[in-house]
Amino acid sequence: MTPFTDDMLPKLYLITDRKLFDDLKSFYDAIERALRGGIRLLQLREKDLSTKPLLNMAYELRALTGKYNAMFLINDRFDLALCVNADGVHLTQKSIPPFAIRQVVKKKLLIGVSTHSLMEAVRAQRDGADFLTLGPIYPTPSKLAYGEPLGLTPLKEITESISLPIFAIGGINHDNIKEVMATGAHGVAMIRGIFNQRDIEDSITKYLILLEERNNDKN
Ligand code: TZP
Repeated sequence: MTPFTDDMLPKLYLITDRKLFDDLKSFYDAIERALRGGIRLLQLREKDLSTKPLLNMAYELRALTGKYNAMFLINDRFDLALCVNADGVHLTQKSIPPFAIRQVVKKKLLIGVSTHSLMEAVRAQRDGADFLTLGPIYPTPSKLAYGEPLGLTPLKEITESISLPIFAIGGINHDNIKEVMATGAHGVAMIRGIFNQRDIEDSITKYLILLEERNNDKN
């Protein structure tokens, strides 16, 4: 297996939320549109689904992402990730920690970890994560109960002190992606910033252009 390097990790990370859609057909259609638009990193995150429906969804999304040569990760469940031959698992702070999963999966799965502070980021890095998400950066409906969003200053500080690629997450959209990327984050992860767009393909094209512009600014 080719060793993982940061430049293999796309900069735009799409996370699922089927509840934004009226039915599963519209949900899968939206994901396919996103893949057509250029998404190459997708996380299945449907926390309320029990194992069998989640496994079925994972098979569907593995097939779809495979068709577009996109990386596919599953939230929390490294067992399901292995079952469907996903590319990785994305852990929460309550998941089995990265070092314990690594012992089982070796380099077969990428391990991402959701973090919300410098302390969590340092621990995830020490425990063998391959990359992190950090947020919420801006207010976002699903996280309002957790208090104030982090904002850009902690994102910049944490990005500077952690060597792993960090995806900023939470309330990111076309209007703020530039200032987010200016902190030195590897990329951005989002749900509504893509799924709530009227034209998903077109919105992704615009994100990818903005991310590419950032690359050009750097060089
Ligand atoms: N973790 C931190 S914020 C968030 C998660 C899963 C929700 C991101 O959703 P959106 O719609 O991109 O703000």
